[in-house]
Amino acid sequence: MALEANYLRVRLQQPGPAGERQLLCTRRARLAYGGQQVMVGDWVGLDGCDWGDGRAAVASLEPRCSQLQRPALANVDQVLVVVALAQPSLDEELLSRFLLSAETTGVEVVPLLSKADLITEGEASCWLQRLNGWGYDALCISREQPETLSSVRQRLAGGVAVLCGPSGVGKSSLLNALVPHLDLPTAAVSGKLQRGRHTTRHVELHDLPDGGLLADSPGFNRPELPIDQQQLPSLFPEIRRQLEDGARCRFRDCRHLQEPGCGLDRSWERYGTYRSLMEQSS
Ligand SMILES: Nc1nc2c(ncn2[C@@H]2O[C@H](COP(=O)(O)OP(=O)(O)OP(=O)(O)O)[C@@H](O)[C@H]2O)c(=O)[nH]1
Ligand SMILES: [Mg+2]
Ligand SMILES: [Zn+2]
Repeated sequence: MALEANYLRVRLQQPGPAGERQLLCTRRARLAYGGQQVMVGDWVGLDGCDWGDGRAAVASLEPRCSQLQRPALANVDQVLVVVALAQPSLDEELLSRFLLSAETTGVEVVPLLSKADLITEGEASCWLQRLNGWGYDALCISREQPETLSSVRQRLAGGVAVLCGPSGVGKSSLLNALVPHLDLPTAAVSGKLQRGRHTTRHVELHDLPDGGLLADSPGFNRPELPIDQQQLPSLFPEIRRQLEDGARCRFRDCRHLQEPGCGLDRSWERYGTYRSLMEQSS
């Protein structure tokens, strides 16, 4: 569940003889020679358990269901894209960029709109509706509103999730609020640009009280988008949903721009974003 200098901190599937929940492990040399890099989130096989010292060695690596690059994490079920409703104010272009970037993982994407205490309920529900139109079931959250945190807890129970998003939106603060006794460093948003200070630097999965694991990640300010024509349509829930609902285009490689026989409806809010990304990539 965490990489620490030369060691791997491994969470046990079943507690050890004295109720141990984790062991500090080295990597077996053959793992390294096999070219296999252990990532946080991996399921591994251990040998040479020394319960007295709480040590063991990682001897094998299970196949992954998913793999994220940034942050480097395996077997994630949900990517939570956190953006602030205020401080810094919500920039829809940036939000869209983070969502598209998260979609490239192929994992379920859930937008979390943070710092809801800083805006009115009306404004918050406007954003939720808007994101609903984009195809997302988003949540508004605030450290100051405990009921919003319990809806996040419910969403996360049982799975492995990661918080992504710009710096200073409150990712570490959210994790601190969800995990008892956790005290990750957080920092005030500062300066004219209203940017965070990049307080979080490494990746670790934390146990949630209701089951499930959640990782923080260092915020970054503007993800680069993959401009791969083939992949782009699949990154938009608006398009995925229409195709799932049976919309059909005449050409199998339809880019849903001006092609004859395109079966997609184009009256959705982010169609312009889609079209310009498609044009940039051609
Ligand atoms: N008003 C309000 N402020 C919040 C809330 N959550 C976090 N903050 C503040 O936002 C600032 C940034 O919080 P962090 O948790 O450090 O943000 P982060 O997303 O982890 O930032 P990086 O680690 O740099 O990516 C801090 O000053 C927090 O006190 C919230 O729900 N409401
Ligand atoms: Mg942080
Ligand atoms: Zn089409």
